[in-house]
Amino acid sequence: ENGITRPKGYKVSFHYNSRVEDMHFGKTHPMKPWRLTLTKHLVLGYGLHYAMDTYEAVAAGKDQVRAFHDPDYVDFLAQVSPQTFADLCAMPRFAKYCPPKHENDTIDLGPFNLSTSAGADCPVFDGMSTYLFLYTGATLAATHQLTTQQTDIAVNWSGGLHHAHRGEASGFCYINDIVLSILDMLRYFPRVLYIDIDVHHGDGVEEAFQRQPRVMTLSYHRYGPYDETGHKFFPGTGDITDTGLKGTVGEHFALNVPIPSGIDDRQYKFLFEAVTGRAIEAFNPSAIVLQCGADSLGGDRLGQFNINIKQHGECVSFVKRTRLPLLILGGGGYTARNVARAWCHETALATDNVLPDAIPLDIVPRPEAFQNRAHGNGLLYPPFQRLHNNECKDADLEGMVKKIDT
Ligand code: ZL4
Ligand code: CA
Ligand code: ZN
Repeated sequence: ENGITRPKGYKVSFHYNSRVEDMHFGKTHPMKPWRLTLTKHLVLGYGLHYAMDTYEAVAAGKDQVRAFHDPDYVDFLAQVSPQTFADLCAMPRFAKYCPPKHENDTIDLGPFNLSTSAGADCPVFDGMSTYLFLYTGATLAATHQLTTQQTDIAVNWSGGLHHAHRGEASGFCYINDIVLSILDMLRYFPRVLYIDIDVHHGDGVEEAFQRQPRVMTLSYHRYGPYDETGHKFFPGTGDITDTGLKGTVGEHFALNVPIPSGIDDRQYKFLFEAVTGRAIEAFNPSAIVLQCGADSLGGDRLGQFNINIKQHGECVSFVKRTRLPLLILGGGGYTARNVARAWCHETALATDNVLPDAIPLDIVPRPEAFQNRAHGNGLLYPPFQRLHNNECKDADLEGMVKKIDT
């Protein structure tokens, strides 16, 4: 009676465990579990769970995480909490990873780029281990559904943590669930295409597969010279000339689309469809992993693009039209009400449902979260409060597409 139907001719599976919402990076840290709670409220409120097979995620095992990550790092992550941090750091096995201390350090850095200081990108916090192994478990279960052909599209909004390295946390990411997923996929699929529309460069995934011609990585991200404060937009990599590790068989299997701030819907659509279309044509993937970081939306607390939820969703639709086995993951996204709207809309696109644009406020436990004078209660709300100056010239974007094409 809510009008939600299962998609015709294919299946979608949805992987989640509400216990990921128990994590707290810190009071003012931008990564908030609330965005996942709100997403769940909208997805369930609209009744989209009737359109999918839903699975409660279980924690990944340490052995599964070791398929990519350093064994010492995995053991540390499995045991660490604010209570155990100091004792673990003192153990000889982990002490050797602690960087030397400097007089004027603003944060106290421990091993593996982890820290208990509030200013850290990758803090050690209560419930951290549970959170990490759960979002990873959700991605691995989603991957299993795809590789065993039990589903056609698998979704995990709590995953997509693209910055984590083999033996080091980075940029709010500790376990690289994407790399673990692709490693699993390579046992079944000849070629995997990874597409990353988070506003940040998908450096961890690119690096992991820089020598692997069976994986093509393609990231769209904010990139530019040093700003007024002498910093580059995080992580500072992903130049257009970066196409994989030179002199190895992996060369030419990484693509990067560095974008100035303020890109609008029309320009993003042009870039995304031209480059992704060519990549699919040239690489002929057997499966696709799409990281849908919602910090590329206009009005994001950390992002600097101006794209709308509608265009963000059109990236998902474009990729879905290939009809290849598809893993859809979350990622960044720091203005919670926008993240929830985007990922709910994209869950609807994945299941071929069209949602009424006015969010029926009686469907969510916290309607005030979607009732905002500036935004109204529309799902695809067009106006944003803080837009960035558009620094993108059409001619430059066209030049970029030509350059990438060669
Ligand atoms: C915060 O308010 O650019 C961390 C991080 C903690 C709490 C209070 C401390 C105040 C913004 C960010 C001091 C904060 C100083 N708190 C943070 C070079 C930096 C070192 C850390 O979407 N300072 C590092 C990482 C990026 C840097 C982005 C995106 C992840 C993803 C996938 C990761 N790191 C400069 C910043 C705050 C904080 C406020 C913050 N950190 C913004 N951008 C970064 O791609 C999930
Ligand atoms: Ca990206
Ligand atoms: Zn991001």
